[in-house]
Amino acid sequence: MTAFEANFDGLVGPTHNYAGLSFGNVASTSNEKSTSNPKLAAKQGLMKMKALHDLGFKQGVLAPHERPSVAHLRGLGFGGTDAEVVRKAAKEAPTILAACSSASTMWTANAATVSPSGDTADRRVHFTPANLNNKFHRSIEHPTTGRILKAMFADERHFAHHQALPAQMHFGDEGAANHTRFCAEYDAAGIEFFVFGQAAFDTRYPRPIKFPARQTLEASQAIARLHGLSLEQVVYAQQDPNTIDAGVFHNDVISVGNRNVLFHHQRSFLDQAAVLAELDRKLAAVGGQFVAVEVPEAAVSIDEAVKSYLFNSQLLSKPNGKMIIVVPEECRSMPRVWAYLESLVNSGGPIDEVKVFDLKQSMQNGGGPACLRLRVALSAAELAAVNPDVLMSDALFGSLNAWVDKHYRDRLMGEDLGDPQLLIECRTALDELTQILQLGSVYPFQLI
Ligand code: SUG
Repeated sequence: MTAFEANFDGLVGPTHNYAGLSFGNVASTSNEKSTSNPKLAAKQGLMKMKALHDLGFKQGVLAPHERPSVAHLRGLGFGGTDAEVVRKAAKEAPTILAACSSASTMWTANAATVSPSGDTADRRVHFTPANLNNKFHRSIEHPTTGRILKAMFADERHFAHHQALPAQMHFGDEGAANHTRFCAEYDAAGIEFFVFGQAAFDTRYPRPIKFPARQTLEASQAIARLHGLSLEQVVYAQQDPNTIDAGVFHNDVISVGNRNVLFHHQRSFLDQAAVLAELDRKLAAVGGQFVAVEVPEAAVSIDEAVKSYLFNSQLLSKPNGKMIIVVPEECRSMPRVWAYLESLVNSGGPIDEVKVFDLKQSMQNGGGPACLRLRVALSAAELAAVNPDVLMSDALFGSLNAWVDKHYRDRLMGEDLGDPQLLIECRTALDELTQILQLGSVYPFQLI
């Protein structure tokens, strides 16, 4: 094989908690104030990474961020020593402290949009960190995300890094969660599929009524321009606004693609038939044969899709050309969803194997297997240029588990976020992590 899809999973940070911060994300709001277990959350994520590595897939790790973000708390007017900043925020504005403490960087599908070199004008892999402008707790991620991505993909001959789009609702960008790429081979030309929730300037497009549409058409178009994509290799589609109102806050909660296959729900996109026809036509023009695997509403309802996270799955190509679907445990505990999956893998179609993972800690905040990973399609030469210390191995799995055991708590509640000791624990852990992953200085506390 000369090209690969590498998955970079977010390592869950030491402050993982349930603060109900994401209006429109049903799991997040319904689990507000539950007690979290950061240690277990990190280990559940590591188990998935190791299992996929053991199956022969290219697997990497994306580091968590410094939380609470003292810099943001200071910017919002909390002063004094770092400990005083945390204590004052806990007393005067616990919700703002919770937002500045979220471990939401674990969902690396939202870290950036990545265009492989087969698609870009300068034949480099392009990265644009997502501004995540729709939610304050996520809007503070992109500067550090950008530094970490540069530390992982440093070689300028192969990798190009852009700034996040303007931090404004018109350019709301949620990264790869709303972006899929189709191709025949990972290093050949492909079709980049951008799914938006609303158009910000053009009011002729429909909008959801109840919940926010996080991704705009204008943001997706800007990314395509920045990455040097050709119009003939891009498809834009609008997510059905009714599904956003039903809790589908990102496209990756209703569809997932890999190579030439799009696994999706019957009600994923507006003008769905036209969208699928355009994908078929454009993929054929670059030598691929598009396969649409559509799940009918009668088999799995939108509500069941949101509860089970069936579509927040990973599709992974096996050497024999068939694909594994990686789903969360919640799919197995919903009989109709599980029955559908059994029929899918027995159907003779491209997806012929299912793997189930327990990711409950992340799921309770609305993050399934696909949310936890950023895909980067790489040629062999590009893979060789990636910082090797972020790639999963038996040794790295061992050191990250030991690191989690040493630094993480197994219980965290809202009140605990006001403990300045948690900040010290987080910084101590991350300082050590940057050495394990050879990232250099990427965190605010390391840059001063
Ligand atoms: O942005 N949840 C994340 C979940 C992101 C899932 N990602 C993808 N679908 N790709 C979000 O809504 C909840 C945090 C809290 O409530 O404590 C949160 O940020």
